[in-house]
Amino acid sequence: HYEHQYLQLLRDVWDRGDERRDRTGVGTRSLFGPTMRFDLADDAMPLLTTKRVAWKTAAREMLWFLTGDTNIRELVRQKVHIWTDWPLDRYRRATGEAIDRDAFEARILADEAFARDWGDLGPVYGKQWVAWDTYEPAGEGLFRRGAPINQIAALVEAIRTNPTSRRLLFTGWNVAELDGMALPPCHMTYQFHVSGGRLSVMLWQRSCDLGLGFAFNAFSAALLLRMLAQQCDLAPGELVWSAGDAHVYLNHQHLVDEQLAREPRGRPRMTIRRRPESIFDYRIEDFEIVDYDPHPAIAAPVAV
Ligand code: UFP
Repeated sequence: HYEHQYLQLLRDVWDRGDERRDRTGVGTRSLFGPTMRFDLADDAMPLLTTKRVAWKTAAREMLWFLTGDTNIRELVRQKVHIWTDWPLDRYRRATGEAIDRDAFEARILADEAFARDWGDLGPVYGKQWVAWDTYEPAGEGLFRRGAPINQIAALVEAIRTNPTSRRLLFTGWNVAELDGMALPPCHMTYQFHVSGGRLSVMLWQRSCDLGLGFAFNAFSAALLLRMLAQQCDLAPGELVWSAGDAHVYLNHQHLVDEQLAREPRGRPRMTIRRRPESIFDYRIEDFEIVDYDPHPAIAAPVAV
């Protein structure tokens, strides 16, 4: 079963990982440089079955990235809460107000100006993917803004017109803008490869929370691959997932124990119900997951 490689990695990191203090203060065990491969032929998706994964949340986030939006307001409107903790933390620190998460989100929804001031994450994924800023010389040592670069549109065009290219990639890692981001990209670089009519992707994830992040990141990467393949008239190939720092947080022991005690089951697949005009026109209703019969979800705290 495709999931055994993930369970094995979870076990390895927990048993042999280097225990260290990390940025969040929670502490992790960590291994460097693991790779996993998932075959996406016949519409297979790398969804974990040893716990229920909220794949629609991941899909909504991916569609939000593709709009270029970096404000949590639209996510919150769709009841996606995965990015709220960062702006909430910033707001609490700046104002000293002991506002809870629900009240903060309610204000983001109700008050547009408040959302503009406090809901933005800085130039995170969406901005870099579809509107990477450029500058051009304007004389006398000055620069003016050039046309932003849409890496995703360029990628679709490149896959269609030059499928043997070794430059089919995009990245969120804009060095000059890292400081302004709520979180520098974790799933940072995606490279594509076309062979035998199949489109494959390699994701380089610099940092991976194996207990929480991985399930989302692997599904999202496969989802993006499926949309791109459809747009380029290719069949889905492989997802090659590669991490830098792969870690398990020390407060996720219950998750590791529970998940390793479960057996993977079934082989979930995804159908895409229509073929949208472009890579930017997909909607959540377009995706249907079938044959997904996972074990129950496992709650675990997020390290902010
Ligand atoms: N993280 C993921 N996947 C993501 C994401 C975050 O695993 O898509 F946005 C985790 C990795 C790490 C933390 O535990 O969030 C980011 O912290 P750092 O920037 O210090 O690596």
